[in-house]
Amino acid sequence: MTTNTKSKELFARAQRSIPGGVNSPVRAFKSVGGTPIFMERARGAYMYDADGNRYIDYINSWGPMILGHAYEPVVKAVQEKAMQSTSFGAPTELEIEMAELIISMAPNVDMVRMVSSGTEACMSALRLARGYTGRNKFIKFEGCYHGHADAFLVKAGSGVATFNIQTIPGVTAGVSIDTLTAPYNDLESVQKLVNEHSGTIAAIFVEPVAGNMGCIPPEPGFLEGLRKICDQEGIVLVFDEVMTGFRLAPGGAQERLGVNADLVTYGKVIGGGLPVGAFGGKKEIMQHIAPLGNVYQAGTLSGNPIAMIAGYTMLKTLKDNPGIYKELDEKTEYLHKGLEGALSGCGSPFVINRFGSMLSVHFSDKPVNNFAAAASANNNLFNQFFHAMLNSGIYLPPSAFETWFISAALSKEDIDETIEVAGKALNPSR
Ligand code: HOZ
Repeated sequence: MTTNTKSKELFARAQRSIPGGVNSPVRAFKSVGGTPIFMERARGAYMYDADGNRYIDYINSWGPMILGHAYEPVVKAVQEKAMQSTSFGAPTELEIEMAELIISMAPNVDMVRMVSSGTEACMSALRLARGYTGRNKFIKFEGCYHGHADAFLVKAGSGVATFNIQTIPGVTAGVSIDTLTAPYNDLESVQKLVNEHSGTIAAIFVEPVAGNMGCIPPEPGFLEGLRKICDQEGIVLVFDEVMTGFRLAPGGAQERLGVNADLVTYGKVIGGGLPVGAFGGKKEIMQHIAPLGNVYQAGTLSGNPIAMIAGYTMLKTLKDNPGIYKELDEKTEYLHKGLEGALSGCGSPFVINRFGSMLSVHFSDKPVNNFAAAASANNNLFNQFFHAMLNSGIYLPPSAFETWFISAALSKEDIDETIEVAGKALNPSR
């Protein structure tokens, strides 16, 4: 059992100066209850909190730390780069190298624009798709999350689903009216929306593997079907690869699933742990971005040298060592199989979804293939599971509506320990 006296003190103090005590809502543990753990340092597969407890990490900063924490080449590169200035606000050769590296890894990306977060990447890609097509509406899927720009906060996953927020004050009806939603994995609903709104839909946004309602893989034919609809209707297909980009393969979900997007958004892994996002795609579309075209988009810290060197070093490592992906898959499969056995005596039906190095557990008696299924699972039991794991040093996402991210730093022993703890989590007498 861990003690967290210091985290409790810090949380009480944080709530006086930071709304809810955190800088991103899900971190507050509001839905699972209890006190968020304040972290002090991390290395490899482990994080250490303010009370000195060690945790095996399955969040990995919500995805970026694919090679584990404090990955030495990234840390060194950042230290060296910082000595040459932390920001110029002017172009650098490193930005060209970063763009060239991304283009060499990602299919269908002729040009790329760097931003500072996944939210910015998606917001900018939507504006670009609208500017390019001259249309206003777009389709997104229930339970998918594309950052917190107003237009995307309709039936969103992640924290919006975790806190069951139905209407978001501040998001105007005028903005939401152009957001159409369909259930994930439901092509028929998409076709129906496209028929009803013919000629007015600029884009379809999709997480090619959903990770903001737990992990929900696409059913066979779903992404291919979206591609076909987009081709028929002149709609821009946008893959939100903020989670899947450079995680599922060097070329992300596009490569792994063999479906081409028109625009792709990135975040998380692309920054190597620093705040980076990007959007890219076909030149025909990207050339509409300012200053080449008139679709305006800008950022003082876009292409920031420290962020670029961290991202570049991370992506280069992944590109040069493609065996990492096989290793990640094997580790995640080993964890999956172990959890199946460990939870078999927990007294509740459960579903483990896995794709590549993304995985999640839902306490449900039916397949979890869309948001409705994820929402109808026994999420109170998930909360109990979460706390039992946390108390034994296993750090899971504090919500059933988030995916677990596996890092290459995890050892077989770490996974075995996780499986052993999971076996006792809901069944302490075991
Ligand atoms: N939006 C992130 C997960 N889907 C949560 C980010 C955070 O709280 O750090």
